[in-house]
Amino acid sequence: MALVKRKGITISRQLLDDQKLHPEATGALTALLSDLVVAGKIISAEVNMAGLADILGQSGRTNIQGENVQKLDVFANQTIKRRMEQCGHICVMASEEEDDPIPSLPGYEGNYTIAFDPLDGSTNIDVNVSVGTIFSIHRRASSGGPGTVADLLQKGSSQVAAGYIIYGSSTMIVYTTGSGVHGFTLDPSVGEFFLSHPHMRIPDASLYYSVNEAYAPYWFDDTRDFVNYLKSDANGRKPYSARYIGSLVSDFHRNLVKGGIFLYPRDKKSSDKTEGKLRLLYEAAPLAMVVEQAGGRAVTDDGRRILDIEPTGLHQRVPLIIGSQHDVDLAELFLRGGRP
Ligand code: P6P
Repeated sequence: MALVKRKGITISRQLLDDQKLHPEATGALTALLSDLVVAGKIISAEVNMAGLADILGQSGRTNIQGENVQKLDVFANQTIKRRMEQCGHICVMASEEEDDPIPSLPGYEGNYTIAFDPLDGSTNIDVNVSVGTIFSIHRRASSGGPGTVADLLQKGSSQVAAGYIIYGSSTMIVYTTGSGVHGFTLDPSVGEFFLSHPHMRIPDASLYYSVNEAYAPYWFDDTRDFVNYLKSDANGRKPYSARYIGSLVSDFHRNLVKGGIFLYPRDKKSSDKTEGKLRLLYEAAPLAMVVEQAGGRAVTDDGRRILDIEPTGLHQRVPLIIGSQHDVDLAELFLRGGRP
């Protein structure tokens, strides 16, 4: 059997190293993230057994997004809520699966909030495509006791931690606490996450673009021209390859590792998606913190920096253009009406 070369650094050790970078730290964020890691291990075990357990398919419910709720969505949502409500460091939560803010258990309130998408892309579960948990953590704005909506509706630039857990060919946690991005791979034989991708940086140039081209007939002209430019060999440049999994975490993770740009722009058709489809609080903002910490960019299709957007609602949607700096710069040029 090949010797598995585990880099001896566990995620627990890295969290402590990150904590040391902040002299004022009390260890609460480290404890919070450690509990989130436990939730990730529990969800990973269930996702990887989904084909054998009676946990595939739909739960028969629809969520606030109007989407059919998969059984694993429910399981992942419950798992994260249970860990977070009693960890003693969260005052209020927001979940993609729940209409309203979720309180901590009385007496267990702490100084942070968490917004999460428990299992993004879960319609892909039944066809064995990678899915993921996305999380965003802020320091509370209110002074004490149960948290409020205002504690949750904070700009992405004030996140203290953000990241995702991708349940794919292996289970990985990729996170940042503002001092770079680190990736950890779960070794299921010992149930521990080991540092596998230290100091992740997204390549400036890239090879891949990710967009659902089924919506091309409804794109605004600048979006259409940008995507066509990526596909062309204009000015002797190498055309990009299309990669679209339809699972945001998977598309984002591939672009983070190999370089690339992901777009979910507004279009003329989407009356119900006037701001695109993806949600600001627990999809765009956390991934924007990760990508900026890794040297990339994240903007809307009218040039707003994702991390500067003042949230107005828990499930607010935003157009999202995210990935390699060069590609996002180029997208911005087109979307301002410019051309190279
Ligand atoms: P479309 C999955 O449902 C999701 O929320 C993201 O993971 C993914 O990027 C997007 O929707 C796919 O949307 O409209 O291309 O099917």
